[in-house]
Amino acid sequence: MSNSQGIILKGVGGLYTVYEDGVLFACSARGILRKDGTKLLVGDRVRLSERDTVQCTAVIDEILPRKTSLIRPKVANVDKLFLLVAAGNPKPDLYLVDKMLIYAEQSGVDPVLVINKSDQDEAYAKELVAQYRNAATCYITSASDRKGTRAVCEAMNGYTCVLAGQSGVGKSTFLNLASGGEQMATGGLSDKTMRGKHTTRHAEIFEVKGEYFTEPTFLIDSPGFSMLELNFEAKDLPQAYPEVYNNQGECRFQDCRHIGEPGCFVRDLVEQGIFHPERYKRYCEFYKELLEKEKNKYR
Ligand SMILES: Nc1nc2c(ncn2[C@@H]2O[C@H](COP(=O)(O)OP(=O)(O)OP(=O)(O)O)[C@@H](O)[C@H]2O)c(=O)[nH]1
Ligand SMILES: [Mg+2]
Ligand SMILES: [Zn+2]
Repeated sequence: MSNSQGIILKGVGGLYTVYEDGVLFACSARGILRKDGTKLLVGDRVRLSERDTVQCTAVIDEILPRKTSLIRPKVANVDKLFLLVAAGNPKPDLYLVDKMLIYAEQSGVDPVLVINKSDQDEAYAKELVAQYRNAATCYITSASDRKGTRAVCEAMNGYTCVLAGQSGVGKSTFLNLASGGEQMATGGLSDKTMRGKHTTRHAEIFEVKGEYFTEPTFLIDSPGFSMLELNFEAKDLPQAYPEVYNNQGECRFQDCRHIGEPGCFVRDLVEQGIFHPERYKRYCEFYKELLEKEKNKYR
């Protein structure tokens, strides 16, 4: 039996493209895998059997243990998540950005914020950096003008990375630029709503090469999304904000929830400009929302 392992490059309608030892196999999953409810993810390392090297088909027998896995976007074994937002359109949902940063970190994936379309609103791009600079590494880019993209590629070098974010922010545009080819279709925005058109429908991995990628580097393009449900308790929220956990301090009240109590050290961080007021405002909202949800659960 061979000890080779393959990697799932994409999966559409129960058919998986697996790359193993220089060959692309079209694979189905063995019944047992499907029965025990395990979902195969793009990025999964797998063992194959029944290889037909003429037809290039095989069967996936086993999923190897995952280093990381995400539900949104649905991918396994990524090291870094590059969250793209647009400085212009589509208008970013900053609650979603806050949640995604938390979600990535809790999943063991390093979050990076890429503020794309800076050509549309340079000032707002800078405003977003001001809000997030103590929360994640931030980059300002214009993928269509190839501005600022080099630094992002350098941050990707040597890692398996997923491009994530709302539809229409430029994920596929960025992937094409980094890979130096037209790998993925890109789409405009709808004229009426200025929202993306959900051009990308499935996640797919590409190995990228070229001058910035001196180490093996894999990028995953993924479909846009605008919702994320975090399973999370309100009491754990403060420890999900780098602005808070990187700055240990004391509050007057031991059970301080950092939502406006007197003598709160997080409030001081806001006043010192370490925790951006806008992001802090969303923190307070988010805290109350989680608390509300918990109350309703036990009623
Ligand atoms: N002005 C401007 N337009 C950009 C930039 N990057 C991408 N676009 C355009 O934005 C539109 C959407 O880009 P896509 O790459 O398809 O976006 P996506 O994030 O892959 O969207 P989905 O696949 O729907 O999730 C396209 O018309 C791109 O040409 C940029 O930096 N500036
Ligand atoms: Mg796309
Ligand atoms: Zn406090």
